Amino acid sequence: MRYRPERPIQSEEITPREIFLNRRQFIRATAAAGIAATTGACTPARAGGEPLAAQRNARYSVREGPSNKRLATSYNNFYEFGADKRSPAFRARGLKTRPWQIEISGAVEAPQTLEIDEILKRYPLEERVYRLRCVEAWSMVVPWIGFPLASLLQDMGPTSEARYVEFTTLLDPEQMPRQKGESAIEWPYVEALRLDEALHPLTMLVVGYYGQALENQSGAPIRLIVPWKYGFKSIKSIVKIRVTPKLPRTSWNDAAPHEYGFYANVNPEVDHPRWSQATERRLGKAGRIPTLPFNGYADDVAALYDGMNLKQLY
Ligand SMILES: Nc1nc2c(c(=O)[nH]1)N[C@H]1C(S)=C(S)[C@@H](COP(=O)(O)O)O[C@H]1N2
Ligand SMILES: [Mo]
Repeated sequence: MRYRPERPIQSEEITPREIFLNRRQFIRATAAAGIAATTGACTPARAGGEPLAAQRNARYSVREGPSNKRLATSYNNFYEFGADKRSPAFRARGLKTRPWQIEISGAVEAPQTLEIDEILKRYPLEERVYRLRCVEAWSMVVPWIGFPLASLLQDMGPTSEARYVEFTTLLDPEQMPRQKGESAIEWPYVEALRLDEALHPLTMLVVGYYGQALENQSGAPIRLIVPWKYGFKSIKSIVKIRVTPKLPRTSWNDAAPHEYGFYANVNPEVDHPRWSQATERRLGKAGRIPTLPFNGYADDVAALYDGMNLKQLY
């Protein structure tokens, strides 16, 4: 089936034809430069795209229909592979996601290193349809497959010192080309949550979407999803989870503290210094829609911030 835009295409959006042309240009360019195109032939079979079944959890799913899969898999933010939306889908193809380990450390009773396949066996997967709202004022609706981060954290047993949870993306400049060059971000990409946010039932570790394993551009083999926060909190391709007593530093907050807060809760009343956050562009749909407080999850999460000034929680 062909995805048809319902309105004129905006510069940063993608149609299948453009994807196709881009891909051909990419393959031609890499061939001309004598670089092996990072396709199947030179990498082991990747899990990305393989079918992955999970029961939908209706309690935690929005009623809206999911965005077209093509949008979620071809319009991405993954700075390790490019600062634009289209590059990650091509440049992340060769990322090796097996073997893959996650090191869990810090203020926990049972620090350990887990294989991704061990994690997949241990935690029952469920599907949840969540809104994803980027700080850049676009959004999607995605049927994620994963499990609550709380399940894993509770198994590790946070100690009485535990206050925050820090997440780290893979650091491998050979595989992640932009880690070699100049960037606003100091690599590896790091993010963090307060412990109660990390333990909230909406907070997920995600390994798939649209009935299949995550593709590399979406943060394979495992990423975080925190639906009431701006998308940059939802860190991809995680290799470390560390429970800490002190507030960890986080990549975007470090790079531009007055633009990207630690909390980064979706809030239509607090504008980004360079644009309004009152409305958003739902990818694949015409026009703009109002942005909801906590991205529509206020009933579930507002209590986490009782007594705090929400306008300062950007
Ligand atoms: N490691 C890493 N994680 C990341 C990013 C990134 O550049 N690097 N971008 C973030 C941003 S800004 C958003 S909006 C989401 C985008 O997720 P998607 O590409 O699956 O839509 O991933 C987040 N996680
Ligand atoms: Mo984002």
